[in-house]
Amino acid sequence: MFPRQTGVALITVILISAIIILMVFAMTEQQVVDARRSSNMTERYQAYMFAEWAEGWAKRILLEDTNTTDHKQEDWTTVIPPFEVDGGFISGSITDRSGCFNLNNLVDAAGNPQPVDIERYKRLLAALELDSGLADATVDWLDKDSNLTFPHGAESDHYARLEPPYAIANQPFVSSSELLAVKGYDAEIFSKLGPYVCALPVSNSKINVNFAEIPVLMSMAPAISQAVAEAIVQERDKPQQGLVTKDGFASVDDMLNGPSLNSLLPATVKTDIKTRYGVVSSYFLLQTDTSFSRSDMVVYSLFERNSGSKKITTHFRAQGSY
Ligand SMILES: [Ca+2]
Ligand SMILES: [Ca+2]
Repeated sequence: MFPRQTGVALITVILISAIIILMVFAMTEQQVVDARRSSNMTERYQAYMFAEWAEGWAKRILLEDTNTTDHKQEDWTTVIPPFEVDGGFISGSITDRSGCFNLNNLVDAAGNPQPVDIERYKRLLAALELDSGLADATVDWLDKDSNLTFPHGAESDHYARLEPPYAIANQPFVSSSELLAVKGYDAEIFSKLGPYVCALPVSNSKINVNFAEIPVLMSMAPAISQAVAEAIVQERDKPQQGLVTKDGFASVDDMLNGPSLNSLLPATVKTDIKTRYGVVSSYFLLQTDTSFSRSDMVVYSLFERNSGSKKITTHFRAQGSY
């Protein structure tokens, strides 16, 4: 009896010890996870704080820019290289967001299609060797009604039949990457188009021709071929060894009356271009990169600068992608 009881007790002790060891191990592991999580959160919070600080810095730089045009040689276009802050590194860059094609210009504030802008969008797609029919579904995605744009449009019933189904926006784009949800677009198309389009919080923004890239310049009017757009860039930037050496065009007239466009475009087209194009940037994207021991973070902030009131508004702040 006695030796057997000892054996049972011993097994019990071993079992209890094993359970305790397992519990301690589990608790320690949980504590390590908790500690790591809280450390990650602290670092992310710290990174976010620095991103906010960078916003203040960027707004100051943009308000110090008091000349009457915006171009590729402005001080604010300088990239700030990584510099050390408490426990990490921070770097930032401000880029113009007025030289891109604003998708939200395709319909007006009331949600009605704007034919001239739609034609320009079709030309932008064609300049990138993409199907200009994509414009139809893009307009339907934006406009408030459920009437199909002929012939390639898509309204709510198209998206309701998808697997999984989702709702059509019928309102302005918040981000240009939303195009990936629109009928006909895919990642390959977006990788070509993405660099030239943006989603600004207005439906009547002017494109700054001093920042517009060749496909965007080609979209201005049917007569502007790639060769003409390249000539406009030469006139505008006077590039030497790959570097911009001129402060862009002083006005849209400066561009329209220059050697590339003066005799190419009829007066009516020139007048129309002046309503939608300018030499001032009102929208800017700040990219803040922060790097702390375990977490790298990118924060994007979209600013609107009102040159008249000297005010800068942050429209949104997004983490990771824009
Ligand atoms: Ca400026
Ligand atoms: Ca619609």
